[in-house]
Amino acid sequence: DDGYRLWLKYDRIADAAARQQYLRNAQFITGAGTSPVLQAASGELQRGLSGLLGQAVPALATVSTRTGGIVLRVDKQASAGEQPLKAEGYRLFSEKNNLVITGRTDQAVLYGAFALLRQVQTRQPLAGLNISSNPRINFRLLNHWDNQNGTVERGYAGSSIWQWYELPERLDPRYTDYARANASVGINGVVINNVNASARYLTAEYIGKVASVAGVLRPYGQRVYMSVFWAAPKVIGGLKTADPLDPAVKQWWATKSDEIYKAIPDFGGFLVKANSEGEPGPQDYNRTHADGANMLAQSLGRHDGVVMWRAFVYKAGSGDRFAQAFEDFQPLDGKFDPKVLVQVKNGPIDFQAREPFHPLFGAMPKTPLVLEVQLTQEYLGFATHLVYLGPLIKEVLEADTYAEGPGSTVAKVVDGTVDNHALSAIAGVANIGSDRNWTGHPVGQANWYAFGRLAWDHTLSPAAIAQEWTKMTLTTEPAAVRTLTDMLVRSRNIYVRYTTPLGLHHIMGESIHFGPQPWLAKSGRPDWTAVYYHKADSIGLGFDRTATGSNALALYKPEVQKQWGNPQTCPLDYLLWFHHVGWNQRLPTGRTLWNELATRYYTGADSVLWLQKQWAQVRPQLDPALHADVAARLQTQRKEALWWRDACVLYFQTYARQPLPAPLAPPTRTLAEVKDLVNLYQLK
Ligand code: BDP
Repeated sequence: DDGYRLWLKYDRIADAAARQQYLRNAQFITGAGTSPVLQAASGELQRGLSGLLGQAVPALATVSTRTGGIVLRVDKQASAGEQPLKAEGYRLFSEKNNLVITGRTDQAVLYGAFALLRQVQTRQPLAGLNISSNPRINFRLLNHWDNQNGTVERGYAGSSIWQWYELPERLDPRYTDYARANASVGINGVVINNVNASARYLTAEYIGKVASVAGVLRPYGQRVYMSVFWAAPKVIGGLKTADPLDPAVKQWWATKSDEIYKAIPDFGGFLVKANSEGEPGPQDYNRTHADGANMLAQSLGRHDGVVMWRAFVYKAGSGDRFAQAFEDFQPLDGKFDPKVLVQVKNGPIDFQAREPFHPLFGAMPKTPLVLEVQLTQEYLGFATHLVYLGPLIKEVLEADTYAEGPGSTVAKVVDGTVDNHALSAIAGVANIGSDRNWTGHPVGQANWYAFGRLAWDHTLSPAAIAQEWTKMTLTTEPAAVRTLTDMLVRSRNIYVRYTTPLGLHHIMGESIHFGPQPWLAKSGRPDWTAVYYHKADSIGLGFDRTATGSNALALYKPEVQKQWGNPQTCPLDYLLWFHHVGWNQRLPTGRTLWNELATRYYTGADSVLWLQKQWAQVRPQLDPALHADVAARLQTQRKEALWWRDACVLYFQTYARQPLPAPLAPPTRTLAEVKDLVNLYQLK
């Protein structure tokens, strides 16, 4: 199995009796009519059911009076009992011995079709079915950090799937399979290019290319969006300025929007990274982020699109980086055009293996906020570490901002319920590329899958999602499903343990963001070093962000401050995010900080052995090629976990100046040797 089919495998169900049972409800498909979206739904059902049930399931051209089949029905009045159906919400139910997939729109029926296939793939019964589901967030987007030259920023799965040089003439069949995969998990939009954007996408040539991709994605309910380069009016428009208040600049964007919508009538809108990490932006003209975002939103005019303006900003040398996006954006709350959403990363620094939720969530009630999570494993071991991100995404969704009292979770801020926003969005930075299996690490597929499922319904549990994915992708054998689900669910905490336990952060290799480099003390700017973040000294470890330190903790509501403000009660997962803790300070585990830190590095690295053992156990149930692939990657993971462990333990020991607690055996290499390893790694 080369992994290309992802979770849409549709291999024949081995148990003949089960196949017969399903066939009773799936003898034919009817009701698709001619709409491209319904045709896609019907086509997928036909393909999926024929494969799973081992015999052709025909799609009937006309609505039939036969029973025992699947009926696709768009019904503007469709509802689901008490819970009204939203435009994309679906309902599956039995009616006169048929299974009806209904919803108010074609797209809803498409999602329903995938839900029905999921029932069969996970071996749930179809008879007597009555389920309905609404998406909780409107725009559920993948953000591709793909460049026009085919490279992918922070991509670890080959090059970009978009073959710009071949477009618009040749449409790679992969685009269709990509759209199918997205639709199957409820994703409904795609930002096609890197946030560090090239102006080239806004040329007539590239608009035509993007339009051709949009044409392939459209039947699967995927809208296309673009990242824009702020200075485009200068670079390709011949203007002298990109000042958002300049009439010629406004006119340029309005004309450009019209041109895009002419080519792509359902274009979704723009994503903007401005005045961040060297990108140009409105602040170059002494204008605010709101000035820029609003001008762009107004350029959309009557067109049905939005502007997602990123809040990922931090300036060199101006206090704690943790607080900088907040300081720039929070005062702008209430100043944005109704078509603007502000896109905020899950945490205040940058996609670390664990971060406290970003303090902007809950602090901008008048502005719809997009939650941005990263599926590509920039800081989580690239494509060699097995890390299932369901728990990471869920952790931020469930975090309580207390913005409107208890229960004001990030999920409810983002889905619009806390502040009554009509617009809501969530974005996952894609982890896919041209690798045959899309994600490099086969388990990376689970992260794409989990993102979509949580974007649709953030109340789902990461364990349930892992189980679904496992059954659809790897095996349905119950014991193996249990073992694999367990591995997936624990994998993220294991990674945190051997890389950044107890709330350490940003101690990875410079620029490459791979491997350990806690000793990094000089870089282009202080907040690109490691020592800026861990602040190890002879007294202790960690970044004091309480009132005695940077006071960034004060950005949170008092209830949150209370939980995290006291080192005695602060959850250990966040301890060193907020406190400088003495090496001999006793933690609730009964161990001193130094002993706990060392223990976590060791037990974390040893847990990779556990992952390897679990993986070995399921070998008989798994495809041999896929099994061997992950087994090999786990070997690399073990090696790199030891590398992290040794580097961090030896380095922090130079400050703690104590031996490792028994029974931990000291590393067999010296700090100098580990440093050399990292230096070699970073040779150009
Ligand atoms: C950082 C990445 C950088 C991105 C940036 C961003 O290292 O490549 O461009 O985030 O999100 O994590 O804009």
